[in-house]
Amino acid sequence: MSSDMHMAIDTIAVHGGIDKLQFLPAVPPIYQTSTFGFESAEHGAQLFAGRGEGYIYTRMGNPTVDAVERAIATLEGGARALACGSGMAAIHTTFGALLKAGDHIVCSEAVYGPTCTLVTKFLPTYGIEATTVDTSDLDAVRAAMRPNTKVLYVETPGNPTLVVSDLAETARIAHEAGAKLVVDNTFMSPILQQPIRHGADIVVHSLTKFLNGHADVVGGVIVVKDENDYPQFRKTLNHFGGVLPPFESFLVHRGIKTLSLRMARHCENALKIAEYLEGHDQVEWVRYPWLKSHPQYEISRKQCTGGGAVISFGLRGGVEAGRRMMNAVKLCMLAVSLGGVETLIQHPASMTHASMGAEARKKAGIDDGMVRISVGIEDADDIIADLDQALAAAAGKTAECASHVAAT
Ligand code: LCS
Repeated sequence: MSSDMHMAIDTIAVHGGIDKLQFLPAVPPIYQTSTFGFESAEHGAQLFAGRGEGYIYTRMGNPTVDAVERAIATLEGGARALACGSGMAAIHTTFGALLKAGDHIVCSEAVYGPTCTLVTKFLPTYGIEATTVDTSDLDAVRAAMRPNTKVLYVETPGNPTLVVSDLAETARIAHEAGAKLVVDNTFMSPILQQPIRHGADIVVHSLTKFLNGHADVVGGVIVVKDENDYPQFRKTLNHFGGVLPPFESFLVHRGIKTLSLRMARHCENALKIAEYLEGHDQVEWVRYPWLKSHPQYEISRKQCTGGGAVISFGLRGGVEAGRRMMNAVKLCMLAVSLGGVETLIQHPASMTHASMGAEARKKAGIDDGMVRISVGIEDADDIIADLDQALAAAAGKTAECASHVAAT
């Protein structure tokens, strides 16, 4: 697909990034090499000076990696993309490119646990101040901005609370304050949400999730809207070193071809399961962006084309009931991560968000009893049957436990 063709996102997902390949292979070959030969000493010197066509060394660029980067940049509507060794590497590289000692960052309080730790514990050791706020509360965001704020970092929907932040409004606040809006788009994928089209400057993803989609790669990506920002990001990634290797790039590029189909099935299944959970008497509360009960339902409908795959909920029996339910699932896998074809279930307070600490979890609304599901692309009725038997098992044991407590 030539880069000057304007296609729908489903078409871009299949053909994006493979327009510049030699010999016209249907899929990009894996250039499994760490280094590239120069035609001459002059040619090598030219490439190092940033002139001429060719590759130098895989940390600095590789055709297989370039192909997946072009595909993702096109899907997100950005100028360029940089594939990284993990989502955390993408986020760290972004901070490295945009922040220096004396700067300030404002960050969503509900984010992936290690992102919160990176922002609130690591950045201050580099002399960078950090404030976390509920980024769905625009007044709170406005109040948190300072003259030295260089980055407004928004994860929407937030992991694991699914709090949705308004992209167009947060972009306006960031730009009025002279800061860049960085959006973690992992939970939506570019199929469901394209933050750059709403004003974001930078988008990051954990490729480990929907973009790869098959739970067999750890990777991340940065997409920059403005070509002028790209050299600083490339330089930072080159020096920090957290790049995505060629084989992983090949796998992610392959995964992207079915992204649109997978997202449609994820969303269809997840809405059905969220409605099932909401109607279950043992379930106290459910959060899913496309449930009408979600506090930011309207915003999610406005800026996204689907609710995604992730649901969080709490059981009437609290932490113990949730634990029993997670131990009783048979089809769903008790594991962290999300965005793969298989349904995963986990406990944020003791797993993905344990590193944040109890105080930050409380501030972010991460209840100790919260259970999180990443709904896969299996048959929705099979997932519901499994959840049903697990909820029944949890209830049985809760009743047993209650009667035991009453008897003693
Ligand atoms: N951003 C979000 C929103 C995430 O959910 C994760 C990982 C990352 C960034 C980091 O990506 P990684 O370095 O792992 O590729 N989220 C995980 C989760 O919820 N369970 O396990 C990992």
